[in-house]
This record gives sequence, structure tokens and C-alpha cells, in this order.
Amino acid sequence: MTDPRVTEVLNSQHIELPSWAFGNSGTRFKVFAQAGVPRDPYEKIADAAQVHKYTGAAPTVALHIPWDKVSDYADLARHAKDQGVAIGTINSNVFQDDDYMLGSVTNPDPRVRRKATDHLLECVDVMDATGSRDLKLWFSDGINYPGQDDIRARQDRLAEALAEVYARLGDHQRMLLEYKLFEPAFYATDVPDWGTAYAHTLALGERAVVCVDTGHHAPSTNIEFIVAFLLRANKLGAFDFNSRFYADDDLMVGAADPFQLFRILFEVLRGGGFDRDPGALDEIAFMLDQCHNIEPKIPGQIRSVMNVQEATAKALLVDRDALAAAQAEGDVLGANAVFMDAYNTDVRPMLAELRAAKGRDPDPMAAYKRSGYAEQIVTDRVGGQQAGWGA
Ligand code: PSV
Ligand code: MN
Ligand code: MN
Repeated sequence: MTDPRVTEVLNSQHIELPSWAFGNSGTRFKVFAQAGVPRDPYEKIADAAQVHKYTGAAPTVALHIPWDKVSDYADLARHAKDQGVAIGTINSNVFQDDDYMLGSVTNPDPRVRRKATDHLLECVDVMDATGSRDLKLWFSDGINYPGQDDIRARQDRLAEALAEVYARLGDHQRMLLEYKLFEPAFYATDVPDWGTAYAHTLALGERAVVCVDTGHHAPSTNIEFIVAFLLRANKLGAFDFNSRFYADDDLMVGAADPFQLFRILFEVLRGGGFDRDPGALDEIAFMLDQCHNIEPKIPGQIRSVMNVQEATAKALLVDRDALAAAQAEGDVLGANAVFMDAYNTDVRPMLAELRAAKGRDPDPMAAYKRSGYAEQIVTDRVGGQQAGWGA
């Protein structure tokens, strides 16, 4: 008999989908176009709604501005509602204009900094129209060569821009500051790690929090330690889930190292991260930040949601009393065994049962495949420009 607390957390877990997962994507070498991909933000939301339909766990979709630019965001929000989902986080884009070659908010040229900050402010306008709580900031800013620019001055410029945007947020809105070790800057990135993001968000105020993108760390980094630290400091706001084998590749979460995902989610549990109210300012947003370059996109998202659910279920199965007792006794192997017992449990039957209890198909991948939606969009979506990464 499953512990009711396990059921409750799994039934209420929300995983946000990125609109850009549904468009064509690729590497700098080649974007492989797939038939039937969305031609506009409305169709991306329709595809995201399919993921929610079969998993019941993905009720929001993150937008990326201007990739998802529309003339009427309130209308887009209504469309999402009609499809059974809602618009979530607004992601800014200050990395795709020629102006940003030497940086956006840290650029030495005040004109470019102004342009970048204005874009971030415009993203808050979009949030007002869509009712979004979170603004996610990722900066590609950095330098490629020693001496190229003043590392410290760039921190000053960053702090100035962040403060201006933070001041523009409503009381119910948050800023998520994401860090990334490297790429596209190859010598020094302006927000390279959690410590930098933490320090900036601390200076800004309590509605500025850190977004941990699981793909943005050096190999062997202990991400669960970062999660534990940030949660303890009330500064963990969100995850961008994905997998990487080498550098950041936005592969499906849980694909490279499901054990790491389990360890991360155990720290979320340990830190009370599953106890927050949906929509509250202290909620941890579980988002996917992925691109499906060679696999079909909707099934790729369904699989990813299921991977997060499976890792969460395993984290919830850790016998915390037994773990605490073993830890208190200094029983190293006993404590580790409690952990591994949970990780080694096959939780798939339990999750299938929970889906069935909610009237859903126990096998979301098979149910989507049977639905014929994939064939339908190939037939329907002809002509028109495909939207998304590399479009
Ligand atoms: C670039 O690395 C990136 O993948 C960041 O993780 C952002 O969250 C995402 O793009 C969308 O801007
Ligand atoms: Mn990310
Ligand atoms: Mn990334």
C-alpha cells in the first residue's frame, strides 16, 4: 500500500514544458527539420497540451520572447486555457541580435545595454498580459580572451540591469537567474555558476531566486549539494531539467544519469521543496529545458515528464526514519543501503496505477502513439514557416 504522502506529491507534481522543445532544433552543424512541427506559438501550445493530456503532469508551457512573439498575449493565454494548459515562465532572449556580439546587459556599449534591459522590461509586460509569475534570465554574456573586457566592470553592469528589472516586477512576480559554466563565451562567463547567481539574487531581494539548469555544470559537479545549499538559503527558485554527457546539450532529463536526478530530487524533498503551494512565491518550478534534435518532440517531452516522475517517486520512497537512524549511528553502509533500496525500486507500476486512478491511460507513450495526433499534424501543418531554435 503506497504511503498517501507519496501519492499526494506525485499527483500534484507539475512539470513545465518549454515551447522551444516543439520547434525544429539542432546544433550549429545542422538543424534536421521534422514534418508537422508547429508553425507558430499557438501550435506549440497545442502540442504541449498533448503532453499534459497524456501525463496529467504538465499543465504549463514556458514562452521564449521573441521566438514566441504574438500581437496579443492575453489571446495566447486564452488559447492555452482552451487547450487545458496555461502559460508559465517567460524566458528572455538577449543573445540572438548582432548587437549582442560583445554581450547584452554587460556590454561595454551603454546603447546595447539599454536595448537589452529594455527587452527584459518588455518581458515583464508580457508576464503582466499572460499572468505569469516567473521571468527567467539567462545571459550568454562573457568574454573569449583574457583582457578582452573588464571582468569586474561587467559584474557592475550586470548588477545595474538586474536591479532595474527587479524594480519593475510586481509583488507576485519573481526573477529566476540562471547560470551556465561556459558557451558561447569560452574564457569567462558573466554568470558562470550558482555562487554568482546566488550573490546577485541575494543583493536584489527575496523575489530574485536561482534557476539550476542541470546541464550547465562542469563534469562531476555535485548538483545535489547546490540544491541543498540553495534550498536552505531560500534561494532555489527553479530547475531547468535536461541531460548532458559532455557539455550542455539539452538532452532528455534522466537520460544520461537517472541516479543523479534521483539524488537531486531527494534534496528537494529533504529541503521541503515539495511542500510549497502551487503558484506561491516560494514554489520550486520544475521546468524542462530541452530540444529534441533527432527524436520526435511530443513523445520526447512525454518521456521526459515520466523520467522526472520516476525519479521523484524513488526519492519519495527513501525511508527517511531509517536513513536518519543510520546516519545518527554513523552507519555508513546502512545509510547508503537505505538510499539505494529506494533508487533500485521499480516505481513504474505504482505510477501506472496512479494514472489509472485518475482516469488516464497507464502508458502515456502508447496512448499518444495510438491517438493519431502525430500523423494528423503532419497532414495539417503544411507550408508556413516552422518555429523554434534554428528556424
Ligand atoms: C542556453 O544554454 C539555454 O539552453 C539556457 O539554458 C536557457 O535556459 C535556454 O537556452 C533558453 O534560453
Ligand atoms: Mn536553461
Ligand atoms: Mn542550456
